[in-house]
Amino acid sequence: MIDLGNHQELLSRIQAQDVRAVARVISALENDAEFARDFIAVLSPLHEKKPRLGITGSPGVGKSMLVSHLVRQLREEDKRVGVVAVDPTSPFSGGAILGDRIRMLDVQNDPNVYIRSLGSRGSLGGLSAATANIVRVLEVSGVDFVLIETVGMGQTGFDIVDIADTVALVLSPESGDGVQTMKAGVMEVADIYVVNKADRPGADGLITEILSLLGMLDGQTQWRPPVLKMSALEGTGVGQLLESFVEHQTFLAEHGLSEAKRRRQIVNEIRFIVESRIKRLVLGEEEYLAKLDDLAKKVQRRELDTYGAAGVLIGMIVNSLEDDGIHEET
Ligand SMILES: Nc1nc2c(ncn2[C@@H]2O[C@H](COP(=O)(O)OP(=O)(O)OP(=O)(O)O)[C@@H](O)[C@H]2O)c(=O)[nH]1
Ligand SMILES: [Mg+2]
Repeated sequence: MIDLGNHQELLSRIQAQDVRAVARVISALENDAEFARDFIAVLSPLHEKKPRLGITGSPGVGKSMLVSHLVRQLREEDKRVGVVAVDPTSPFSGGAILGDRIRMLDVQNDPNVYIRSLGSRGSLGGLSAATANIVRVLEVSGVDFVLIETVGMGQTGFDIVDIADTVALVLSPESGDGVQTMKAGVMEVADIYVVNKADRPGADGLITEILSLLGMLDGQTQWRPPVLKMSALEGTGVGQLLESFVEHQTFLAEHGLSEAKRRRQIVNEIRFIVESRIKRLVLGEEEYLAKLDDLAKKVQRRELDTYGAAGVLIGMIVNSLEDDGIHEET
């Protein structure tokens, strides 16, 4: 039996690469906020971040197939690899459903590859705070490299850019996601563009489109995101992605940007934890959203204005803080 109450012992087992302990802890991190808080406090002093590459893009563009190539390549370099695939809870997707995405990775029987699929808790593309913790657990368990697959950006305010060192945005000529139709903000976060399914017509046109858009964005940053052309199906062009990852890391380090970038990520993570805890303090996440909806109705009916509605929620937070005696904590 794995005792979830004994954090030190759990941590030792994870460090000893006990996959059952890793699996149990990851599930607990996903489902139990209190466990997460206590366990991460024990883990953090021993945690060291490893290289993290985020792979994002619309459903069905070929992210998982690309990930399995990357895993194979990293294994050839004798690296242990952790893969986290964040599935939208929404049933609609151009690719496979939960289990199938993982089954697609033919690398899953290798003990040096740990693959985990996570739900994204309702928000298409957004990440739960658990994702960051799960990546930490994998890193403590001795993986040398982490790959994180997500579908686009969500509305949670906590995203792949808050976890990965480098984000690769995968597009495909046949998914109809021309650059014009990309959600605002999605193009800008990419450090590397990948035009997949180059075996299909339209790849060169898409590359031209991306390059001209990048021309317009030019000047905001010194890093010029490369636009890579590949076919995950045929396995062509895949090797360039890890090369571009290393180039991006070198760029950040040489320009003194790595630490600042990581700090911004941690700022966002803390902010996300605070907001989630406050919501939970009031009512629990679901009820909080329902309450918000209620208040919005009142605003629509002109029984309340927006500031008044915010005041109601703040009042509830203050009350529950007082009930919990939390205001007395330092
Ligand atoms: N022709 C062609 N098909 C590809 C290529 N890469 C992936 N596919 C196919 O596209 C489909 C989706 O591939 P996945 O790797 O599951 O795509 P995904 O982006 O992970 O999908 P989701 O996880 O559902 O968002 C599969 O049927 C793949 O065989 C490619 O380079 N060329
Ligand atoms: Mg996938």
